[in-house]
Amino acid sequence: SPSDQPYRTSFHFQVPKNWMNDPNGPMYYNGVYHFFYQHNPSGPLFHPRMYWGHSVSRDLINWTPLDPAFAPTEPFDINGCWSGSATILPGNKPVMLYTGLDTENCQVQNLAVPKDLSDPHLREWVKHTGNPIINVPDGIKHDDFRDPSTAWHADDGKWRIIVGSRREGTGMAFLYRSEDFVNWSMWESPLYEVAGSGIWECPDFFPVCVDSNNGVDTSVMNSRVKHVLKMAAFDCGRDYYLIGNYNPENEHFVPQSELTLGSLRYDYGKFYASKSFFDPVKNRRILMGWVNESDSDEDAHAKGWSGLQSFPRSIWLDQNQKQLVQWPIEEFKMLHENEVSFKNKSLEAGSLHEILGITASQADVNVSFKLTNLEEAEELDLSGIDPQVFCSEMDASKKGKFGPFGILALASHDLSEQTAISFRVYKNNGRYTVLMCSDQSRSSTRNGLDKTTYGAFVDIDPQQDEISLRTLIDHSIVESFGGGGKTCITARVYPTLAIGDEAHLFAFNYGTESVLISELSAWSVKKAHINIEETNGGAY
Ligand code: DQQ
Repeated sequence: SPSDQPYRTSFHFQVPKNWMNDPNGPMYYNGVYHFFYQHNPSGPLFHPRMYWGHSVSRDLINWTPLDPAFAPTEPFDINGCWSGSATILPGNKPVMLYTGLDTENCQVQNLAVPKDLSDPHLREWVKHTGNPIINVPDGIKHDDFRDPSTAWHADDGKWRIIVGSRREGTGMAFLYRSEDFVNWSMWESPLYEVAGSGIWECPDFFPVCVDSNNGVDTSVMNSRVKHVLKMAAFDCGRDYYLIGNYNPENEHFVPQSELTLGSLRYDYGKFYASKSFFDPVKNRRILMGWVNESDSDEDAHAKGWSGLQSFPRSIWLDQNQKQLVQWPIEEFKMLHENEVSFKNKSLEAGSLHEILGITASQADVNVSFKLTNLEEAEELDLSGIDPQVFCSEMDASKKGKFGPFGILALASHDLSEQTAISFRVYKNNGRYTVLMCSDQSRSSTRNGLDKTTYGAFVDIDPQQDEISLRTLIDHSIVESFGGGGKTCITARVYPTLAIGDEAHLFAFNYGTESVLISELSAWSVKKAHINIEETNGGAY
């Protein structure tokens, strides 16, 4: 019951029980979205002997659970079916590439195809008898070679994939080419490598349009696209991405900037090993990522489950071509009810305004702040500063001039529990810096939780643009989109008081300057049907 399980979510993808990590092989095929995931069916903690869980949906909101698509059964995957990706071959034929841990625990790349293309759910998958199709390259450690990407092809008709790896401390994405999807040969150099970055997991490589928010198929290549290379940097547990130009003739990928610890990330909170796919129904690219727990292994045993997926996000290139933008998929609105909204409310210095009329533990809130008198902003040079460290030191209780202002999610009546998502604005030599923080330090009265504060810059000019914040609140996850989706921060929290009807939502301004809420809309969110077997046939 919900009182035994206050941390289960209502609209985020999760499994009924046991462990889930990376998203695998998301794809659309003949009217159905397929989602696979790393799954340990025998317990709530990670174990290398992974299965591929499998669910299907017609709307990316409600999901029907199916039997696992892959179990570790063959010599080439007997010690685990690890992450991989789908490709839709010409003639509308889906295929899957995944990493197997073989009898020697070597990481090898395997191919599988649906058993019966006329089964709308593609329940059964057949592993290619010639597996593995790719072995660990010479000079690479046997357990440093995994997570094949979705394939793309160029004008020469050849398929390409990348696979995550490292050579000593140098993280890299090896590139392979094939004419028939079965025989692959390694390209002479990796698609990209970065010294000191540690192993890359779950690399993703895809085009984004320079002049439209629409997504394009992974093989689209023309002068109207740039390419994105995403790597899950294991050593720091972060999904970084680079934007650049790709030439399939010489396989050069030239990013616009270098990979550093301060590089662009999909999400500056808890979000890892994500994967994107092209949705031909709505011509968009969709991203989902693994959102791990922040409680302990003992808590996992008590709950009986671990792991969430982020809410699916549309992802596209910002107009300035310098970063990506993400936004919850529009289907979300089918779960909205009880809208409350208002306009032009001034939040005076030190004020708190409760948002009433919605279920604050299961909500969507979208607010825009307008600042006047910006010349009053504090002077501070934030260049070279780690925004997460800054947010940790300047927790939400520390007053500034402009900020912190934002929302308190999953707050108890007495505010002893609260997750504060907020902004601060500074000026330096006539230029403004907007900082976004997600402060979990007071999210629960419980100890033994990871309550790390997250922070990132939002690349907007508050003189031109209002500062917007959209936050998806779902019992134990708080997923925030700042600046219209330019900066995302996802957090896991485990309140003990702010549970169910006892949860409250506030807009606040602890700065000494007033700010204007130009517009706020908030909704209760209905419960989606996620991986619940139902007598009426489930999600459809
Ligand atoms: N998770 C998988 C690996 C991948 C890692 C194993 C990333 O394939 O590298 O569950 O979280």
